[in-house]
Amino acid sequence: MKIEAITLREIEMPLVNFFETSFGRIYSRRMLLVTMHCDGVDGWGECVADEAPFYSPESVDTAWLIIRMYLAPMLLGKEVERGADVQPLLARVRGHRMAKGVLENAMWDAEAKAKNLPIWKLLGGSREKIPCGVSIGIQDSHEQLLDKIETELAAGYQRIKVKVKPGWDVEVLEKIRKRWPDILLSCDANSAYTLSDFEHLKEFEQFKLLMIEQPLWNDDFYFHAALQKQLKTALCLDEAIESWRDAQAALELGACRIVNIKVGRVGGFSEAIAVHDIAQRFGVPVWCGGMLECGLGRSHNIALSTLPNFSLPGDVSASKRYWKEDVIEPEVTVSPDGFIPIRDVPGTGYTLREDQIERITTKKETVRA
Ligand code: OSB
Ligand code: MG
Repeated sequence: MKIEAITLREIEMPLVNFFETSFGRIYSRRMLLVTMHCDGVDGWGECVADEAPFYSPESVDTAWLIIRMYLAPMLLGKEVERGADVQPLLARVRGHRMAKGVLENAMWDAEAKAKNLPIWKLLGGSREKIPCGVSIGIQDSHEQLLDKIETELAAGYQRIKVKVKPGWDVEVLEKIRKRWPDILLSCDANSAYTLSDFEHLKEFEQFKLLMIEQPLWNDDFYFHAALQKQLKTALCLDEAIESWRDAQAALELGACRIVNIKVGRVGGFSEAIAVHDIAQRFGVPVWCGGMLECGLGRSHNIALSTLPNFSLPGDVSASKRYWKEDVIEPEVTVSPDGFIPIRDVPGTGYTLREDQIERITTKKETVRA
């Protein structure tokens, strides 16, 4: 397929509830969507970069700039048969994985449509349904958090993850465990702790957490390995794993026992599959992380989660937890026992509401070969 044109667009969607992590609170998301126009087939992708460079060094604006100035010109006019062929074409640009990832994923989307195959089959997936958990942000009060957890458990979610930071951790986990002694529970610090917190983090052991996600620096393996040696609870790395080489290094060092895979963070589906495969070789389970995606990115996360080693519930949950009105049809729903059923239809299995996307577009540019 010849890549004839690439459309960049920014949309803005207000979140149903604010989302707060150790690095800040947001009320709405600006999202960069890309359309690859190839021989009459349009492939779509969502860039997971946030508005601000707090989770990772990339942002919506850097991604737009790098795609517009460097990545799109490297692809325009090229004959590309497969989504997996995109990564090598962009290798000259260092980093900017979220910007690269949206282009590669849009190409997989186009490939699936051209071959009339479900994208999950193209990726090598096999699950008929995927287990779902939720990520619940820092709230204004402990009571508010406990209410949220109650609602999500009632909705059927199989695992509760709460965001933690110094001042919002042990006491919170204590209250959750007192009320729900047996639920699958984990926490995510988004790099909020440092070396002086090792003793404090050991207090988390009493809560029988499934994992502690990214407690230390976003780019660290060494000190996570040192911490993991002192803990029975599994550490999970999110921010620190940007490639399959990172995964191999982290696992050989013993820096974690579980890996969170976000397709955007690692630069697209091929790298996500490579991370999945390395973890599988080490006997380490993975799960699919989320970046508060709209339905487009969510549908790609669902497809990725059908791979065999995605054996733990992911942060891939129902559209209505995030958006009053999603950009896909049907919206993503979760069964009362906490699964998303996989749709055996070509493409993502969901239809993009292009008219709705057009209405919330704030910026748009098409670049041609
Ligand atoms: O660390 O997993 C994270 C959201 C934005 C940035 C980072 C993270 C998250 C989440 C939310 O935890 C996951 C989701 O529900 O999409
Ligand atoms: Mg995380």
